[in-house]
Amino acid sequence: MTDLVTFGETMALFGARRTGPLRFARDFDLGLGGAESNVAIGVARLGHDATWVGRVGADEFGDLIRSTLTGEGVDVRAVQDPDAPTGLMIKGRRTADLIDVRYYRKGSAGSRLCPADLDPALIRSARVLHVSAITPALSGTAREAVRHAIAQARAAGVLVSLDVNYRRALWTAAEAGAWLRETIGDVDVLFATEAEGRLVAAAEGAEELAKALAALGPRHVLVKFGAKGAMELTDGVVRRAEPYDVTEVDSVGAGDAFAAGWLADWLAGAEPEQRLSTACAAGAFAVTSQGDWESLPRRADLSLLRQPADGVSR
Ligand code: KDG
Repeated sequence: MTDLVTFGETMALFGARRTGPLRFARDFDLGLGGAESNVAIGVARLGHDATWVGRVGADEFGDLIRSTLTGEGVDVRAVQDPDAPTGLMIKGRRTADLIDVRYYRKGSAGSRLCPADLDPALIRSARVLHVSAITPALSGTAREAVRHAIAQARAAGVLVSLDVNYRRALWTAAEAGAWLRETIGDVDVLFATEAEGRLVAAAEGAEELAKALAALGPRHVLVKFGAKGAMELTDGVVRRAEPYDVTEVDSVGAGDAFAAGWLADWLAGAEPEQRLSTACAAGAFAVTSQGDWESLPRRADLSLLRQPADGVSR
């Protein structure tokens, strides 16, 4: 029994400390990153049970992923693959404002995820199944795992949440669009940037885009505008949220934080305005420090963004 179950690839992450071409980076922070495990951490920090399923190599990086996620309160169901290494993600800082992410994940343990790795009873016991469109781009078996999991969740009445998370290093826009079109009808909650939404539907403005996406199936459509806030369309009602004013250090992971905030508040039964505000606050926290998930908020942190102008919390 869990509130949220999610699965996907989590990689070891080397984050360069120095700004400039990656070849001149001398020191790296070692951590981890994975869109779905970022969401699991975010949901756990906001007070709900979260389970992450994935494959890691039988190596140091796999151990790092398992122990870190467990330490964050996530229930980890990781298959240790003896035949493939844990994937790597290298994050450079080409300029002070330009992050340069490279992946070394082809043939990785995480990309070998398959339907048998997912316990149907676990999915049926959850209230939310969260997936991203990174997973179907990893391999045929990973794509099959997503199809399987969504079918099981739907049959059991579990809320199906999908974050597009388009990765052009993994597939073309046409391939992603085709997969999204064939999947979106089975999704209850869709998270997308405007550009990601347009992989599926042609519409000019954000509101028209959200309506076009909702017409394909999802009851809740969340359109993210990065540092400019977000919009939600639920049951025909449009809500907009202003961004929180924070200093951005590293924007990678902000979308996962947004999804975690929204899903945690859905689990808590919060009102739609509150839910959207929590999503934006979680996204705002995520960009304030290096790392894809480290600065995700706990419940008690959420009000800190409304602290007095001197920026001191006592
Ligand atoms: O949103 C950030 C994550 O996606 C990152 O932690 C991992 O880029 C990633 C990927 O493709 O899995």
